[in-house]
Amino acid sequence: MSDVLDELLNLDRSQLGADELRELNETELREWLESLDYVLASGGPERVKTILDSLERHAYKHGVPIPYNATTPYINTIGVDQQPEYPGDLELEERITNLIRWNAMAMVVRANKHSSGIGGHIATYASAATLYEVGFNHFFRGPAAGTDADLVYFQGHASPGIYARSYLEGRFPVEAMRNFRRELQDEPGLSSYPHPWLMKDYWTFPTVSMGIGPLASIYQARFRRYLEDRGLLDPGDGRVWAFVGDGETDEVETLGAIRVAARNKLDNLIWVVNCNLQRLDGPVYGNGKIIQELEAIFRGAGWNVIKVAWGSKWDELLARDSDGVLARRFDEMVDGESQRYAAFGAPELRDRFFNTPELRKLIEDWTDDDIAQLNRGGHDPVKIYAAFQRATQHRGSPTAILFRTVKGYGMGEAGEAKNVTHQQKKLDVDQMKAFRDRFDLPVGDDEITKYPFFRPDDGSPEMRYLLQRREELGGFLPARSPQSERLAPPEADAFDEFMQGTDGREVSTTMAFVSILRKLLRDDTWGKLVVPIVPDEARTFGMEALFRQIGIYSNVGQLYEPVDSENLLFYKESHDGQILEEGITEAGSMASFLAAGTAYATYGVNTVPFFIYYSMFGFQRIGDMIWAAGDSRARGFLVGGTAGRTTLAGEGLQHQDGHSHVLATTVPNLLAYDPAFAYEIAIIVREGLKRMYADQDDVFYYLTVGNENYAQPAAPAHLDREALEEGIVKGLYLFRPTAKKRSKLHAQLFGSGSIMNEALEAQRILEDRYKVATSVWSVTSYKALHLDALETERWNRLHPDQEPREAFGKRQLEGAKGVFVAASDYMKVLPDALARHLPAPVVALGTDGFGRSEAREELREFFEVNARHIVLATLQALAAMGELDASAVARAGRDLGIDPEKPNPYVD
Ligand SMILES: Cc1ncc(C[n+]2csc(CCOP(=O)(O)OP(=O)(O)O)c2C)c(N)n1
Ligand SMILES: [Mg+2]
Repeated sequence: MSDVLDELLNLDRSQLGADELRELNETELREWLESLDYVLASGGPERVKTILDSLERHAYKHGVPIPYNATTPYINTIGVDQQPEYPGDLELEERITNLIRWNAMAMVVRANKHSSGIGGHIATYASAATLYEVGFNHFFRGPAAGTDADLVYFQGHASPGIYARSYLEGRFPVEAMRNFRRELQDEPGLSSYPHPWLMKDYWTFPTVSMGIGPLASIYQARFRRYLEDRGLLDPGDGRVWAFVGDGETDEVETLGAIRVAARNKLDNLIWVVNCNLQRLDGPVYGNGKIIQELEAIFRGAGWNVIKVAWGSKWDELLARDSDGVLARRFDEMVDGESQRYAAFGAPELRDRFFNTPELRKLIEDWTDDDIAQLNRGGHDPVKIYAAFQRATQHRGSPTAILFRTVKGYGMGEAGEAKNVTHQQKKLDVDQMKAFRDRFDLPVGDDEITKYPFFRPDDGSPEMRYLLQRREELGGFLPARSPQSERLAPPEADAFDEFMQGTDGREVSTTMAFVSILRKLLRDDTWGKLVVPIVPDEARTFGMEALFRQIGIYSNVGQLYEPVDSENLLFYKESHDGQILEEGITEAGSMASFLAAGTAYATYGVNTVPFFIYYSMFGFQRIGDMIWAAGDSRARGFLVGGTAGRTTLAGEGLQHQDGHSHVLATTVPNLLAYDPAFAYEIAIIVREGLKRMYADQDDVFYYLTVGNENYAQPAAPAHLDREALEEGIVKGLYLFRPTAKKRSKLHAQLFGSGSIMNEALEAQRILEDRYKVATSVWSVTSYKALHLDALETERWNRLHPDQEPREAFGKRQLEGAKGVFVAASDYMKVLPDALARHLPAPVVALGTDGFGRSEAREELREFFEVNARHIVLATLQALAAMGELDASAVARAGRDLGIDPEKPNPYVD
């Protein structure tokens, strides 16, 4: 070899003719490749890596920067010689997969035959069937595996296939299969997608709002580590598997947090990205290669990436391809082209793909049948097994497996790789027959239009195999089986110190909340279960003392001396830290909330998440994830800080939240509170802990807290504790009754949150200046009052011949005289919605409109929620009732300094 090298080195290339130069280049390349082969054979892959690394550095030193390349060639990551032997019975497994394929297809076609437009998807599962089946037969460990049990995020649109498998496993009666997407029939039905709310013993994670499942899976894997590191869960080998659509990676949520997984070294996380190269409308990346693009993204983020692009039949061609023409052709082909081969089959592939003499030579002796076997890797169980096995053995980083599949695999003319395939729900008789033939299913021609479901006898080899595999792997999946212990509620007097008020000391409700949280953290039972979650906002909420007290969770502890180590309250990161400091990501924080809030069902461990954030960046920004928390039956507290459109001064339009309570009305199992005082928060938190963790109700809580300092009053003395608690929890109680014994004019003011103080000031003015006997009520929850009123109304409607019931709000206001005026820092629609359920009309004041950068006083004047406007509204309401002269009200307006022509904050 050295002779050749010497000869080469002595050549002056500029003197060579074109042919000689080509020959030289080829020889040179061959020499290098042969050397590499030699190193690989004698020193193994590690030696190859070392040498290539040294070569790269060497080139760099001599001024040849090797361009950064985030991708590897477009061939399988795992070479054919590295594939393990398949441990299962391939033939049996294929028969089982085919039955599931058929049943999944039949359930959708049947549902749409019986009820046109009912929907459902065939093509997604058709592309993913083998991926799931290799997982079910060999990898996914079920609940009986204990701490080794896996969690699987199923692609939402693949649910017909998941149901079809469960049907074979005997988990559903045939009626359930017939009632796919018919949940309101007399017989059991199956929900369209994974919804724990609707199938609470079955589905664990809602995934069908795309992007949320992948994001949640990252924080789930991290939360598992957190539980282990904090000693709340025995360490185990359980993994999180997330099935992700290639189109789904368009969603920012899907890829936005992948570095979190790498940074936390989550080798318990495996993403199975089903790259069928299509989304709903057409190709995901027709002009490029989605697999290569994703590879670069994942590698760049520090993930282990395994590409499974080509099935086993291609290995024969790759073995023949000594010049690398095939690998180059793979690199050159874009997904839009590749889709044609899946859609039009062997003749198209022969004519268009093998488009040079060298390529044609590779298949010169092949028939169309041979060519038709050139499958994509994601349909080849041997390749899938190799990838899953390697992923489960990998340590130190998460793994993404990029499987190349065909969307609508096996659907033939009905949709295989066609652009319309995603929404194909109807197959005609010929298409059904073609499907049957393709998968060799035992369905007679005469039966085919009855869409029969197949379940072999219990004693059949298929059934025995299927059940035995699941038995060995720890039972059926998906399965949701909450088994956490019921906790005793906190003692009745646990938060009594907050009932006394602050004795004139001015404290915000945020500070009060943080004190309550700190108290809870010191509690023997509850302390360790609390999971504070903050999106880089702890200092905003005065929570920095917690950094030192309970530590910030980090999987590596703290590798540096913090800059503030001299301080008492330094920035402490630790391996068993309790705070999840997520950085600036409400979505990531909410994903942690999802994991912590459902830990009772996932791990049988109660944890109590408190996610504390800028209230404006909650529902408005991550509303869909809060919806998912409702669907997931998550428990815990969402705490919207810096709340209230006029309470958060200075920050202006983007920060001032006057509508999160309106958005909170949309989530059915969420209780929402806008407390005014510290003792209200204490009672709400205690009640929440009791309801969620003692009574185990599947509800969660939202409360807003503000940053305005004011003296926190003691709980009112005129109410006994029980009445006070009931009022706070159900949404309304009398805070300060009128002091006027005798008066002609009466008013009831409703205040909420920090606007309570404006109502109290208005009470003083109304009583002193205008002789109106005024009582002030605290409305802690318009949502609770409204729901109760609706429920009462409904009951009365359905039971017309029985004694009508009265809603709580109306009962509380029994005997309350005069006009009702409501003021809050939220939109007027909240009191307006309640108004028709109250004994008298309500005038609503609120903060509809865009916020402004201003101080509180000016903001409250602008939005007309201050004491002066409450007074005017009260007097005008009295005039409307005929109790006052309109001219007296106009005079009062002038006295109060209110400009009748001031701009309307809603439209201005
Ligand atoms: C947030 C969100 N937007 C849109 C949809 C509607 N949708 C459902 S499936 C789908 C295409 C899915 O493509 P891909 O992720 O590639 O999955 P495949 O079915 O190809 O496996 C779309 C747009 C959705 N479910 N969620
Ligand atoms: Mg797709």
